[in-house]
Amino acid sequence: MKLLVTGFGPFPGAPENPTEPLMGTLRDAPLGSLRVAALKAVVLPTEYACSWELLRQLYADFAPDIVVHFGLSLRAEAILVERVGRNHADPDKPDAAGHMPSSGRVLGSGPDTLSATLPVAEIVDALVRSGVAAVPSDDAGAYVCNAALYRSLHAEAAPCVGFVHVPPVGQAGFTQARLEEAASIVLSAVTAAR
Ligand code: PCA
Repeated sequence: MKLLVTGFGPFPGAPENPTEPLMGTLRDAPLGSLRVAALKAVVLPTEYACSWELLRQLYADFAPDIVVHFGLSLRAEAILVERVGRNHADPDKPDAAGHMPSSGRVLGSGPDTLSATLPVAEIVDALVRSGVAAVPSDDAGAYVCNAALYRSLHAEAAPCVGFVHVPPVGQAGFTQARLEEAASIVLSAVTAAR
């Protein structure tokens, strides 16, 4: 089983994105404990076009069985395990390269919503059982994170694809170490469910 995890770099309003250093930590995670044969942890630029170009390459070259995207939600007070990607994108919110999706959609064609194929309930349960505040979410935003989730689901990048938003460090008692712990619980729950 091959696992691809991604985080994002900074974006306007978020000069530091905790999911960027998180990738460094996950890259060093012992594969045995996750029961996967290979793990790739990649930081994506918070740019609509570039992030998808990189993802498309990774899907073609690495052919993951599981894809877990991580991103920062400035308003999150808990770990948000996303249930849906939506075919919408805020036309007024520039990405890190200053580009805005003028159409207001992620893809010109494509359904309004696509369901994440990660075991959302199991992930939330595993986090809560470990004392980490976590809830399922039906709103991944209208920005680059939602677009990555929507496009990965639309492309059927892997049998199991999903998105986890984390709060900023210092919000709701989350430290970087706590986020790392939460991320490893997420990955263990995903790989155990497969
Ligand atoms: N959060 C933003 C984009 C990158 C990130 O980490 C979002 O929620 O869309």
